[in-house]
Amino acid sequence: MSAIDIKKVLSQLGVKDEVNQGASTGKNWMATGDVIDSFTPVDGSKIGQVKLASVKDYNKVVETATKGFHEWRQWTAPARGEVVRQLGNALREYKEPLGALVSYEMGKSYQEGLGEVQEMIDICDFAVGLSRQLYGLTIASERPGHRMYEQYHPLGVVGVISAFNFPVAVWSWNTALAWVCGDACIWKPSEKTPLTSIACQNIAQEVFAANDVPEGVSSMVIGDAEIGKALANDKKIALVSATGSIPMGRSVAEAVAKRLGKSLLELGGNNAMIITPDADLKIVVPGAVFGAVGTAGQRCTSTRRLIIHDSIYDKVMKIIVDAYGQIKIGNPLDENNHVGPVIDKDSVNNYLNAIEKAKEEGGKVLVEGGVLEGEGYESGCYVKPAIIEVENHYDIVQNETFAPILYVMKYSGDVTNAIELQNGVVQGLSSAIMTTNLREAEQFLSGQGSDCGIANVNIGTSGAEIGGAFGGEKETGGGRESGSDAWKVYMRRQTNTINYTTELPLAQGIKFDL
Ligand code: UN1
Repeated sequence: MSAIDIKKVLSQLGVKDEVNQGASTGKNWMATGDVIDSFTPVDGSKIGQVKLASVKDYNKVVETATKGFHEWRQWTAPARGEVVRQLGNALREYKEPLGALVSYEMGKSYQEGLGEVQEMIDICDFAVGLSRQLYGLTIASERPGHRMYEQYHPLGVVGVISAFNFPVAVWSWNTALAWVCGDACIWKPSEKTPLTSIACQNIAQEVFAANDVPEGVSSMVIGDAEIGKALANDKKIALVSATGSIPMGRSVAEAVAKRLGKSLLELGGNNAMIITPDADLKIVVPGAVFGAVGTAGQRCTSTRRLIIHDSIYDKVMKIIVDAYGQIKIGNPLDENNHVGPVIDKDSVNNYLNAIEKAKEEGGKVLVEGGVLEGEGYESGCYVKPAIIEVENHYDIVQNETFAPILYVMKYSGDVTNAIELQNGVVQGLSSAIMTTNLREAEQFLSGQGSDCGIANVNIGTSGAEIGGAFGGEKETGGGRESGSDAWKVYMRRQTNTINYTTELPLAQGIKFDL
């Protein structure tokens, strides 16, 4: 694909190319807030408009979602799984237009847009299997004639706050699981990618209506920070799952904690790849370069730092700098290009400021950055992937900049020193070591090794599969989404003890004779 017939794509997905309403309970759409435009960073043109949800609209949506939850939780989990199975099939049908819209509205490559929809299909498949499990444990009781076990019940209404960079996959990681668990979901997507969210809500609604799923189980509110605040403060929201920056997550966490609600946070990363003298350079280069420039450096798992052994530093950097020379930047729908635009002009400014700051702090530029101009770059959002040699303690290196800037640094001696640098940031999402040395790899994966939620050997920091739990430690927020047992956060756990005797023995052997 090199061009997109956006009118056709929008109509295939039921999105208007003029004003769309920004709040939905499934059957009903409403909105009484301001109108915003959705611009594509690909060529700067306006794709459509959305009338935002107001707090009043939000309150209506929560009311319907709560009613919907009360009905939906009575469905058996396999019956709920059947609906999610059909959603996965619908996503298979819409994969191309949805992938194209993701690519056009967000700016990632068409391949990555398709990949994101594939990630949605995969999580639906995973959730279908899960819908026949959702199991608890049976636990040995200390009292005779007693049976103790745990079960998981539906939790309530789940709020899902997602970011522009994975505008559809992160919604599905949360909702596919939450739905089989028996919850209703209210999605607050990024205002930077509103049309893809409307498309997803339409696809879900097509399937939900055909199955008579109660209204409100799939709800959406596109709104500003006020809506985010309302959702975080709202006692009716049992779980707030938020993906985005550390400051955003901190304010959500504080509001949710204040009302003793549950939150699931997936916040910033500052992901490093360690390259040891025993690394296989054939795989280091594509791994490091894709990690750093893929999605124009706008993944929370993007490779931000390379930590390279001083004995191979010059050799590795020469190959990587050469590889940067091969990178083609341009329209992400053209499959010859490796790197598309960043999301908007604010993002371009953050990129430029970060480069300036790194230089001020003493950074040495190895590959120059800059904003591209001229034919094909009219949107002003195309930037050159840059490489800067730094020291780990620089303030700018300690912070996540959502742009294709790669910081490189040396380590000497043992891999312990590299691990110390890798862990020496406040974030703890993803990490990688490139080595064929078993001892180094195992040390990296040990309890004294990487402190991140994701630690890889001989693959890059980005591109996790849905089957594993996804998330990170420290200021990344500690949440886990997607695979493994991440489903448990969407349910409430209950411990049940049943006495089938004629006696009433007390636990801990306490005597209480009447
Ligand atoms: C994100 O950037 O918020 O592991 C999610 C990855 C993707 C998901 C990234 N599967 O890079």
